[in-house]
Amino acid sequence: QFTALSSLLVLSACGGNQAAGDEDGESSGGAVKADIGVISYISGPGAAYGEAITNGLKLAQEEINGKGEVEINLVIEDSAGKQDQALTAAQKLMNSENVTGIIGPTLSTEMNVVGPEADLNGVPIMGTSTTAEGIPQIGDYVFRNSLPEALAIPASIDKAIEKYDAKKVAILYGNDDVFTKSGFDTMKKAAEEKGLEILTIETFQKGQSDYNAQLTKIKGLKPDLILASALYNEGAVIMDQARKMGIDVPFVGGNGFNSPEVINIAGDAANGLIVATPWYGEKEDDKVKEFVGKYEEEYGKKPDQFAAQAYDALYIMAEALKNAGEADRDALRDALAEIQGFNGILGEFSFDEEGDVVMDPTVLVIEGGAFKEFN
Ligand code: LEU
Repeated sequence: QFTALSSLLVLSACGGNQAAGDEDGESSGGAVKADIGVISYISGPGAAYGEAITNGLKLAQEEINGKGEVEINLVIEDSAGKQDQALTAAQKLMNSENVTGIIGPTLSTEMNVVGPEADLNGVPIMGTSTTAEGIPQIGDYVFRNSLPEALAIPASIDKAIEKYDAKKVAILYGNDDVFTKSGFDTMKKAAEEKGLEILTIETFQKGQSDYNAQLTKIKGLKPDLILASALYNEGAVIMDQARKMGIDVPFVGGNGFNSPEVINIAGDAANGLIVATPWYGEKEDDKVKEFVGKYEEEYGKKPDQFAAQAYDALYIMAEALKNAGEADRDALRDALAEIQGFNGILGEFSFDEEGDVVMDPTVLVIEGGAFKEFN
């Protein structure tokens, strides 16, 4: 389907495009040529997020460039998940006049400092994994194609209530990160709206290794569910320690738990984790199967939702570049804002008037050491 769609686009581009090819950003064949900067969490404790994201981008780049309408050069910078490093990377990319747009950074915490700078400098920037509230609202040049917590968390809580008749919950969240805090706000609001009793709210910090105090308290209160907002490194350790203490209730996790690293780190302790995602790799869909096959062949492992969102993100950028007709930052911004009904491996995608995402989540549960559809 993807190929069919693309050839249609080729046809319409050929029909209406009289690009002479001597302007900047256009090759003689009329293809729009652009550098796209990438800021990604490639080293440090959350490096598996950045690895998946850059793999997804590179696979999409290969395919897009192979089609000849748009030629993208990826300029990849590591942020190590840190605000200052992400900002330095962004400044370097923005100072390069060949960079037409930026993909990333990985964390909402990083986007909170990078987004305003990109907006100020008129450089379109699109997060592929930034799910906290308020990211596209940073400014007109700031986009994301990642399903926000505000859409994901209520969907997973609903499923958990339906399945387990849950009435009482405990909440655990990282209070030193924009995304884990925002995920908590969404969890609390959703729990209140759905009439759940919140027994306790516990916090932790990045890099913490011992959750005994929080988990002992939670265990004593006997919740039906634990809502947890964490990145995989802390989230997996929390689940491991909870199971070792005999806490066997299901967890509802935010977006940080959508990585297979949770299973790699926590093993069987990850069973019973419920998460919502726009991506399900076992879906009976030709485009999904083709992507999964190619990804496995190239990288020797299955793609996760971060790889899938990044893959679609570069296609969205490519589509916008093609519609812009030139490698120009303002034209790319305008073309991005106009993307509607884009059909990628995550299904149909549109931006709303604020540049936020309109998409449907799927709820998954970890059972027997794997993510399964939660029906
Ligand atoms: N969704 C997270 C955030 O917005 C990042 C992701 C890689 C878990 O910070």
